[in-house]
Amino acid sequence: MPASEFWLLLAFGLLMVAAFYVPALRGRSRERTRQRERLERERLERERLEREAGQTSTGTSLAERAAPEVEAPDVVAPPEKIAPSAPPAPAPAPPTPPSAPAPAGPAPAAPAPAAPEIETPAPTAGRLVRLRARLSKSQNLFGKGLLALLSRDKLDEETWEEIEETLISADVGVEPTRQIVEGLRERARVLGTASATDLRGLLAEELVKALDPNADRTLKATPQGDLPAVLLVVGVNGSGKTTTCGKIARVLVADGRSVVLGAADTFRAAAAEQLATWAGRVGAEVVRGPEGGDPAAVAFDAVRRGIDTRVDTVLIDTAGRLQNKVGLMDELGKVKRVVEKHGPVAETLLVLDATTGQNGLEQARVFTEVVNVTGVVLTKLDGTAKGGIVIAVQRKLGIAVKLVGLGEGPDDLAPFEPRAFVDALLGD
Ligand SMILES: Nc1nc2c(ncn2[C@@H]2O[C@H](COP(=O)(O)OP(=O)(O)O)[C@@H](O)[C@H]2O)c(=O)[nH]1
Ligand SMILES: [Mg+2]
Repeated sequence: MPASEFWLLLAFGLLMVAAFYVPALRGRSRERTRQRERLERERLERERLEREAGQTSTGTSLAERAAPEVEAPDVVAPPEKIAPSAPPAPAPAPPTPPSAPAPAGPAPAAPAPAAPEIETPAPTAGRLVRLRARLSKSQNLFGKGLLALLSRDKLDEETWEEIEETLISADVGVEPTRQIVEGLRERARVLGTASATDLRGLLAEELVKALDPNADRTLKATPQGDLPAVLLVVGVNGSGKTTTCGKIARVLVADGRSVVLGAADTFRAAAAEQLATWAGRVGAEVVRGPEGGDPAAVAFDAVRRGIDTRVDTVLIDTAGRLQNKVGLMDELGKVKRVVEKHGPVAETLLVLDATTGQNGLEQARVFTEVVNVTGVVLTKLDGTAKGGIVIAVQRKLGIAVKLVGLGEGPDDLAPFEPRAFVDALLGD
């Protein structure tokens, strides 16, 4: 009995203690929570005040910046003045005319007119030889693939078929491949047992022959009388027209010619900006119109400017939307007609992306129907293993490849030379 009473008393006592302490503890923890909340509120308030203070100062600095921003268009207006200050091509130039990230823009723009950093382009002679390593992808197929086949002990039917397949897979095209292989077989037969070295030599000759080595590949960029030579650059979007215009301008400048560029791709402001950047690097002038303006009007003004300033060459960059053949025809036709009011167009260059292979050839046909294409610029040969496309273009379009693009760098454009090209493809 006393034992159970003792336990009851103890339990009661514990209950009493709990009843007293728990609320006290709760109260204390509530107190702590409140304190934490107060501290949090204070911190937030402090942050808000700091933020407000920061904004005020940014606000003032924005207001302060507004001044140079207003002046900016004046400095920017002749694009060739700002571009030299920003050689690494795309970034710095475009942000200037819009608005916000201005501080970097106006700052370098100011010293630009005083001391424009005009680059000196690399000489054009022998560029293809210097850039031959850029053809390494194609070289694998031609140099390694074909030469391995030709080194076989026995050149049987199967081997010849493999040679044909290799050429076709390098985008040479079916008909040109047939001609090349037929020529090679015939000559190998006449020679009797030919060594791999002999066969390499024969293959090189057949490839050069397929490239029409006597075609006129000179760029018609010399003024006629008082009129500058006008070069129209056409092609589908992304083929490399604007880049090529920039590179050609450099080639011409390197050869001592003066150039005006016409930004007749008025569909995107960025296109004119891109051209202006290229032009600025070699100190050439760019004529541009409002975004969405009439491309023909820009082309006309560019030639007018070229005549007035007595430059040697006017290069006109165009837009290349191909969704609608009629629209393209109308637009390009108009650009050409309007330009011809000043005098004949010396050269219409079709820019083709080598990586698009046979598809590109189909697109190319559309252009040849619209304008009288006088030369092809084959770009991005550095990015394809199918260098044989040069042969297909030459043979299927019947138009000389005059220049080849071998990279994104400013001097990665080379005058096309069949023999140097074939040597580069076959390797040493
Ligand atoms: N690798 C490589 N890229 C090139 C070459 N030519 C142009 N490009 C790139 O192709 C892209 C499209 O060029 P762009 O001139 O804007 O084409 P557009 O739309 O015809 O004016 C750009 O990123 C260029 O740098 C070339 O020869 N090789
Ligand atoms: Mg373009």
